[in-house]
Amino acid sequence: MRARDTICALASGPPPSAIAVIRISGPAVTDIAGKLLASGLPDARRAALTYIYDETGAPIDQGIALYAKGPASYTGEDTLELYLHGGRAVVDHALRVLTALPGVRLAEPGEFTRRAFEAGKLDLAQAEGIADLIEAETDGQKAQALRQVSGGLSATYASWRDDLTGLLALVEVMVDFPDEGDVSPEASAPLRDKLSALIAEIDTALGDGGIGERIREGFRVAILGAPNAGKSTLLNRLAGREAAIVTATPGTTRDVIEIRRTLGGQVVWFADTAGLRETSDEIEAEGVRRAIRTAAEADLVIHLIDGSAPPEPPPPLPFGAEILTVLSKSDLSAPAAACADHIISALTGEGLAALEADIAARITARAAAVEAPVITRLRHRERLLQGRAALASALATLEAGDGFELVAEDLRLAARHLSALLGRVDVEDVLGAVFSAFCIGK
Ligand SMILES: Nc1nc2c(ncn2[C@@H]2O[C@H](COP(=O)(O)OP(=O)(O)O)[C@@H](O)[C@H]2O)c(=O)[nH]1
Ligand SMILES: [Mg+2]
Repeated sequence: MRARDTICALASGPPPSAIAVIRISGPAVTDIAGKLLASGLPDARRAALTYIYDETGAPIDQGIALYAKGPASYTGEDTLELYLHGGRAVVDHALRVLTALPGVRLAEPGEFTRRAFEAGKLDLAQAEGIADLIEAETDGQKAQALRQVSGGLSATYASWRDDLTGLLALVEVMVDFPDEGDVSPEASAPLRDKLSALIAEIDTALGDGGIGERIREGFRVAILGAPNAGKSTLLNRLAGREAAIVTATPGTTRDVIEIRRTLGGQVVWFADTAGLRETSDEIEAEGVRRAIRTAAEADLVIHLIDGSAPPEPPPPLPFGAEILTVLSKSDLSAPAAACADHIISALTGEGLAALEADIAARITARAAAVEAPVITRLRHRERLLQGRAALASALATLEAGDGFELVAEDLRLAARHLSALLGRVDVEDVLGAVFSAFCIGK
């Protein structure tokens, strides 16, 4: 087998920075330390202040070297971290020297974590959590990612997979030893109960309203209303910049324009949309369709009404969405209608702080509605849906009394989907449970 490459990379932000961290992982680490460090290979887990030399013996820099001996390291391999002065020339020199060594190359994106996964240091859900933690820009995203890194999510998935493994073990025994008794329809009742309980647990996670994904990707607020209500002006005000074109000509906005804000510790996307009206203009009509679609997918809809204009019949607002009714242009005339959640002027800013605070409170309430969301990304949701479908099929087969072979087939499929969440697909799990839970040799 070919020896594994040793990988290296700048682990800290781009230079110049106060300190640059260069991370090295792989079989060449001890050689590298022996060759390049004045200190030689430092004791494991003890910071060593040392000169670092290049191949000609010229110093690259003086810095700290930290050695971790595999498997007691992040990647599970021997690793060396060099803390250098964060100048561009220092970093370039160090990486040039390292990658010129035999068997050493620059790491691919995520490769250190991939090695950690391959070494069994973390599962796939935890690895995804690490990626999310690095990307996190809000408190909400950070808290969710940290829970995922620390294995909170993995524990839920693993417990489902273990339940399923137990069920599969039961069924396998019934398939393999049908004449040992105990396989009457009554005998399958506990199996059906356990299966139903597992399906119910997965359904609870699936019915979380997509909160985990929203925290990760952002909540959605759509601004909807008649042409000239002031939607684009409001969006620009919320963005603090001229993101959308504002004119006195109705029908100016045709596409959906989105801006990103942080409100209540969560990412919130505001979407400006085309004014809702009957139109023969093909492009504008498409804009109206997009507006309705955007609103239908939003967590919250701001229905903006020109408070200075005569009242109009309400536009066809999408069912299901939470709607805030907002009267605009309060600077022009005191609006007559009283039945509004907010009265604002996007021009002067009047009422905007209250509107933002209200939106923040509603988003915060949504985010808190599910205490610890299980599903944080589409990959998980899809796998769970597929796993759930296989479980439901197993249950239907059991109820129809159609034979344990088919049930086992469905359960194995479901187990594969649940295992994929953690990145582990292993029949040994099933075999282990079969042989430990039953006295096969009796
Ligand atoms: N006086 C006043 N004019 C506004 C206000 N908001 C928007 N407008 C004006 O109303 C017109 C239509 O605004 P716009 O934002 O393009 O409306 P949209 O069609 O709903 O996007 C423009 O001439 C804006 O300057 C406001 O709060 N006060
Ligand atoms: Mg507009």
